Amino acid sequence: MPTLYGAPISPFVRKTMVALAEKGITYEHDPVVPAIAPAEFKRISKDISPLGRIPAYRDDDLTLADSSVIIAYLERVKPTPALYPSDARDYARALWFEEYGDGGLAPIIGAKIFFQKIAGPAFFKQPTDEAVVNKAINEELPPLFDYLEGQIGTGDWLVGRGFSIADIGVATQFAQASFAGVSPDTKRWPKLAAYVERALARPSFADAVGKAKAMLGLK
Ligand SMILES: N[C@@H](CCC(=O)N[C@@H](CS)C(=O)NCC(=O)O)C(=O)O
Repeated sequence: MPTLYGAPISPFVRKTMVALAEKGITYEHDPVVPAIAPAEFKRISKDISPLGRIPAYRDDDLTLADSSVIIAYLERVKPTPALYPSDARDYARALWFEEYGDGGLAPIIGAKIFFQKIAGPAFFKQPTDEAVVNKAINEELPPLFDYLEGQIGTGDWLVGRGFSIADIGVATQFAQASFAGVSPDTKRWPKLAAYVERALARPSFADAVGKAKAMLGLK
């Protein structure tokens, strides 16, 4: 049975958990956190996560790191249900939204909101810098939310007709923000707020988010 390494409080581990659940792949879960338990993480890091990050994944003698790499691999080993659109343009757009989550939303939500409000105080005894949080919420996130609001059409999901890697990559970041009590205002970003609610209500997301909340002691 494959093993997923990394705690569900990581948005990137959560991406992988959601993909595994959507595809119905059973796996063992080793919820290590490199920054919180470095000694524990060392036992796997050299072998399977050369950059020392989570998630990492072991499938028999194959080891992989990076959520995008792992999910692309899962798509090849279990093509249905597909998480990547077959149409070339939709495929490219889906990859773009995944990157928008990983490279656009994550640096703000992860470092400037989740770390400041939750991980720093809880795990590193570092007090919240409210100025950093407020700037992120009031100045840095709104343009990113505006863009997404404009990208959501009449369908349920970001690209094509189906739930895809685009939705996994974006929604996992909104789950991360929600742990810190941050969500898109329903009046200013009505489509985005409804979209996030829809994505996080999927059983795959609900389960992964529930596990993260349990680890963080949140309701
Ligand atoms: N591009 C990577 C990013 C992974 C990443 O940055 N993971 C963070 C946790 S959210 C990590 O392991 N950081 C190192 C640490 O916690 O020490 C992916 O998609 O998997």
